[in-house]
Amino acid sequence: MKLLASLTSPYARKLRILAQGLGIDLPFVETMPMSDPAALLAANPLGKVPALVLDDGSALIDSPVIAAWLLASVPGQTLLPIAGADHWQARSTEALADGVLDAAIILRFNMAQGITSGPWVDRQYSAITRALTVMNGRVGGSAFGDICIAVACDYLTFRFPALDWRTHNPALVALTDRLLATPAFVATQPA
Ligand SMILES: N[C@@H](CCC(=O)N[C@@H](CS)C(=O)NCC(=O)O)C(=O)O
Repeated sequence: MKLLASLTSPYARKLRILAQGLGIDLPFVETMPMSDPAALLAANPLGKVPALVLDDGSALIDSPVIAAWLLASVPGQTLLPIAGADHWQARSTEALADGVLDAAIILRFNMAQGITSGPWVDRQYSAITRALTVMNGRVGGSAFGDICIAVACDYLTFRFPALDWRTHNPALVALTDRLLATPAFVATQPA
């Protein structure tokens, strides 16, 4: 199998870190979505990374789907509770962290067009701020949720250095700083 993704994609980073935590070898093929390479469009007609091409040639798209597949590939994994309320809360935490990334990427696309203010921009910042507050209270819920949270926070640092997510979210700070020092986070640091 191979993961089609850019080196800076936070959704892909989540998967690469998860794979390392699960002991799964996840070959990486650097793929720039905005160039619309044929291999990506064949795997994902939406033209987005990450996409996971399986050994039989079929593809999985959307990072939550790929994450669920990776987790299901390792019976007895301990990163995400297998069922029950804790499972669904962790999945919801992933959705929150992904939602922060979605909002951040909308902001970046707007910036690329010179749009840096207005109600649509304000709405993205408000969503990010609210989600950070909730995620701050969810730290430690599961190892998988913590990976998702730390990847999202570090993406904000990477792309929005002026956005202060640290001052009001001490649990996010402690978690992110701790995970950033681990080999999987170091190996996938965007540059
Ligand atoms: N919900 C998707 C989001 C993926 C996504 O937005 N990826 C960005 C790169 S980080 C992308 O490929 N953008 C290209 C585009 O929107 O055309 C996931 O979780 O995998």
